[in-house]
Order: sequence, then C-alpha cells, then structure tokens
Amino acid sequence: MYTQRVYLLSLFLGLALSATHHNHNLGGGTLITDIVDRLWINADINDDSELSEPEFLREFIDNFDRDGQHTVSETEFIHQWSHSYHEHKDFTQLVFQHFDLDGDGTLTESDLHRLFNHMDLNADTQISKAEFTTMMAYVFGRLPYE
Ligand SMILES: [Ca+2]
Ligand SMILES: [Ca+2]
Ligand SMILES: [Ca+2]
Repeated sequence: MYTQRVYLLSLFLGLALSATHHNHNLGGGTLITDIVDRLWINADINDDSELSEPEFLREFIDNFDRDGQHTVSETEFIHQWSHSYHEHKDFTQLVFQHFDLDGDGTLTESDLHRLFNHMDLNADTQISKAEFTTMMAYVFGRLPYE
C-alpha cells in the first residue's frame, strides 16, 4: 500500500513537471500569460485591451527609466521587470536583448518603435494581448533548458 502511494506520488510529480514545461512556467508558478495580464493592467491606460505605441513607450521607457535620461539600461530593465513581473533573471535578460534591437545595451524609443512594428503582426498599429504573448513565447523558447 505504501509503495503504491509513493509510486502514484512520483507519477503525479512527473506529470506536474512536464505540464509546467508546456505551460511556460517561469518558477514560482508564474506563466507567460500571468506576466502579460500584469503588464496589461500597468500599460493599457485607456483600458481598450490593446497597447498603442504611446502606451507601450510609456510603460517601457518612462516606467523603467530611473535616472530621467529617457533611455533604459539593462540594469534598470532587470530591476524594474523583476519588481513588476517576475524574477527569472535569465529570461529577463533574454527579453531585454530581444527589446534592444540595435544591440547597444540601452533601450531607446528607436528600439521600441521598431519592436512595436515587429510585434504588430496584423499591422493595425495596436499590440493585442495575443501579439504580445506570441513575442513572449518566442523569447521563452530561446531559453536554454536547465
Ligand atoms: Ca490601450
Ligand atoms: Ca538600443
Ligand atoms: Ca496588432
């Protein structure tokens, strides 16, 4: 009886672990969809379930920029992102590298303008939750498995 219970428990844990992998779990029960939900609450100022470019710039430049230079360093980004969304540092670094399109180590309006157009898959000048989730899942897919 005891052996059977241990067997069932390990079977359950094995299933739970493989399920979390498929659900893009980032530790502490955080899923990409949770991050996008939280981001929307912060960034979607007019509450229309879409991110306009001004909303997007406001969220990632004004909100992340701590020294008022209107640019965001990797340190500022990791600090604010882990504070607002989750603390998986490897993933946060990949998100930063994905956002920093010209690869100079700083996020500027020019990076985010280009990123916005990349993410806007249906070219309606708005980022939907689905478009944002697609981008996040793409970045997550680049995370090396531990
Ligand atoms: Ca909006
Ligand atoms: Ca840059
Ligand atoms: Ca769109």
